Amino acid sequence: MLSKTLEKALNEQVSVEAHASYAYLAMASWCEQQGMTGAAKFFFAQSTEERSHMLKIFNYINSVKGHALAPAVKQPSVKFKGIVEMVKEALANEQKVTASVYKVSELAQDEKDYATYNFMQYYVDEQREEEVLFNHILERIELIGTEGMGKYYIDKELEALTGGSAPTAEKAAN
Ligand code: OFO
Repeated sequence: MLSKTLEKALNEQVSVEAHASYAYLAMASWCEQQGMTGAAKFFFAQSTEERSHMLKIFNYINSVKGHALAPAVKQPSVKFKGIVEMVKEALANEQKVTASVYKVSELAQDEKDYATYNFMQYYVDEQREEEVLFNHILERIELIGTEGMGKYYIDKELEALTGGSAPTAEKAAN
């Protein structure tokens, strides 16, 4: 049985994942505006993946007899100075999501709700992968540079990470 405190914390996490999904959607749109269709594909895939994270928590809440609430979503950043700034913002967003995941996880542990604690470990792993991924992307962007053909190669680099499905850190490392 889910406590009211954990139900509230999990619903907040639903909202955090929804915001992450919208933030990536906005990034995908900005990339399309810049003609970076490969990068857009990558961010669309990220957006879809975040929506699936949101739904997984949503379904979990109801499965343990809580009440999952459809979240209100604040508009994310829609304009960026450049691709580097955008990826830095993506990494900063992921770090905030990680902090939020840890909070829910700690709460579940404090309450000795091991089912919820166990459920949250998927998100702990996922966040580690995503931080690795965005750090990797930043390193590659710094290596390529944004001058001359730089943006073109960055676009290709991001497209290569999609591989037809949502990107993962494992893919980034290969
Ligand atoms: Fe939901 O995986 Fe990152 O934010």
